Amino acid sequence: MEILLANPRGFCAGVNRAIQIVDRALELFGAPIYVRHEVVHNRHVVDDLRARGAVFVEELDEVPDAATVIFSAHGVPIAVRQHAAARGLSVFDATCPLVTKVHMEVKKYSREGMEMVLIGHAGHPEVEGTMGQVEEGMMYLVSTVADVATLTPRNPEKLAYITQTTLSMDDTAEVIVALRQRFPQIQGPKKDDICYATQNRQDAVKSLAPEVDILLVVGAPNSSNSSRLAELGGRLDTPTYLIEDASQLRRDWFAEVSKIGISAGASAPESLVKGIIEQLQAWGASVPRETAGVEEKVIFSLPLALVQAQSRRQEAGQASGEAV
Ligand code: 10E
Ligand code: SF4
Repeated sequence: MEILLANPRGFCAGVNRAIQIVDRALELFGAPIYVRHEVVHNRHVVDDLRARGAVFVEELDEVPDAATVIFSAHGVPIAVRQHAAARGLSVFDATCPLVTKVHMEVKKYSREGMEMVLIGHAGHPEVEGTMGQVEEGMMYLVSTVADVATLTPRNPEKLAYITQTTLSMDDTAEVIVALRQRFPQIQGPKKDDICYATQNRQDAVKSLAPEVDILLVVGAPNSSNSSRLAELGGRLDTPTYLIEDASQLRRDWFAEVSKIGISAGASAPESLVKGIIEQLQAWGASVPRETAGVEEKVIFSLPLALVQAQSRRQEAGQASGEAV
């Protein structure tokens, strides 16, 4: 059996930054560091950080006074920021800068007195965070072309759309066409707010899936971007499995298979891909081959407050002659 690896796959710049923020906070301030929601949607990442002293909570009520709390990469509603400030909690924000960019668009439209349509999935934390940038009733959520027909904006001439960052490129394009048909004056980004990492991983799966007999997508079921990759593989008629790690592999999937494709969502560590390759090799697969793909060079800097805290710590260490 041959293994072909999708390129790019795995961690994006926003996930790298979010994990580093929790990591640095633990290093600088010690445990416990509270994290609102899974910092990224991956159980292995969360378990590793938990083992080092991170405490994951869903709401700020679960965070004790005077604690340090980190907001997950998916972003938070304004009300959550206000709640944290009112309680005097020390906050580090791991919201991906590309999600923050969408929040800024929302604030701009809101200042211009516009209503908005968010294309996204109900209940997802990024959707809750983006909807929570404006007062209730100012933003409508749609997921499908059919949803567009149900919209009843107050003034169709003052309407804009924004999107979740991790959607299917193809589905979103269709919803945008439907919005533009129904509301010709609707404003929005040139195309959508789907991020570079989501687009690149979907493009990679699009070119890999037709080449292989089976596609494995490493990621969690609650990870939107990973689920979209698995969905895409299935749509391209390639038997596709979304798996969290090697323990979910089943030998009978590979009975009649000669080429295996592997991709990984933006929140899935490469160590999980390695574990899967090792298991497949134990079942007779050859050395994997990286397929060609775009090279990603995006890096996001850490929050200034965290960088400053680290410099102060280094200076204090140097002054006392301690090795840092
Ligand atoms: O479920 P999502 O794909 O939104 O999140 P994830 O944690 O699996 O991957 C990182 C993506 C983020 C933070 C959303 N832009
Ligand atoms: Fe940021 Fe995109 Fe990664 Fe989400 S998937 S964290 S928007 S880079």
